[in-house]
Amino acid sequence: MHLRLVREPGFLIFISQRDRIPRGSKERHTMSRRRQIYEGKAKILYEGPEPGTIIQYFKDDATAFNAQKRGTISGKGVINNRISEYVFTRLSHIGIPTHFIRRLNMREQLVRQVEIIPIEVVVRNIAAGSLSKRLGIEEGEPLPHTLIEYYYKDDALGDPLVAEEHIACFGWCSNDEMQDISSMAIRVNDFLSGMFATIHIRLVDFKLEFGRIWEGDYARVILADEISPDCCRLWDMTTGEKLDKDRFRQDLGGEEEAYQEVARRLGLLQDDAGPSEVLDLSHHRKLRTKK
Ligand code: ADP
Ligand code: AIR
Ligand code: ASP
Repeated sequence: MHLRLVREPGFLIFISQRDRIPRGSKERHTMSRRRQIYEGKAKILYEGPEPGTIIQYFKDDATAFNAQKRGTISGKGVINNRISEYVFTRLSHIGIPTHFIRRLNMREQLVRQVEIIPIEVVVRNIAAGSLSKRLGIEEGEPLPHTLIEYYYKDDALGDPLVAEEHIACFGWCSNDEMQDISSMAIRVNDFLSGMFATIHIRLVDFKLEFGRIWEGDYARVILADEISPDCCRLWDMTTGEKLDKDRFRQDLGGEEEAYQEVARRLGLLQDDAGPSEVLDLSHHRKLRTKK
């Protein structure tokens, strides 16, 4: 594997030959002509190379409180692309169907295009954020049991909290789909809580998005979007230090370092290299299998 160094804003990144797009190559040509489908707050979606696929481009842009607060977290897109690749790959190994196909380069991944179910599924283990605010529960209070909440995905309405009854009443998804979504959300929580615990991180809460893929007349629900420090609360188990987007939301500073720390603990950053070097995942896997 030939690695070369590429400079991203504030980051020295190893990329593999696989990530390089030679000048004049078919891939570069295709990519320059590809159609943008959508630009969101944190990602851009492009038409994929085959029907039924799209490319997710991860930006450094960060927003909070329904985009009332805007900023940039330098290198976030690169790290979230890697972390989300890693997490979705691990989840697929335990049988969770996901949209992830493969990472294309530092900021892009190829995924299956889905019909997004307009529900943000939030899983909570510990009180924080809007739950603490809404119900006056002190942040950090462990919940008696895991809580799943649903928010209607609508920026204009500020993503309001909704009940399962609203979802059924307005037909946002069927009862069978709700069953699949809630059971997948619990499995994801169990797996990720364990995965983060091994790197001394408490998974406080997180948000998932699901989508439908059609197979003839039959629709199947799969996990979509991303899983990264943008959509999880991750606290160091000893110090309680926040290693996620709350650093940006609450003006705590050190958001770049926090995202890097999560990547480093997941083994996606080289230990002996500077803190800002992101290791190519396929290279990392090879090194680990050699040990
Ligand atoms: P937002 O739309 O909330 O600003 P992003 O900037 O992250 O969020 O944009 C990504 C968009 O892509 C989201 O609206 C998400 O629902 C959608 N999305 C995620 N995965 C897929 C997929 N596989 N197919 C189609 N849309 C997707
Ligand atoms: N989340 C919700 N909407 C967007 C995101 N990213 C995530 C937060 C947090 C969890 O969902 O990052 O991990 C709960 O958020 P809140 O604000 O409802 O407490
Ligand atoms: N809902 C997202 C968050 O708080 C982004 C936003 O509100 O702009 O993380």
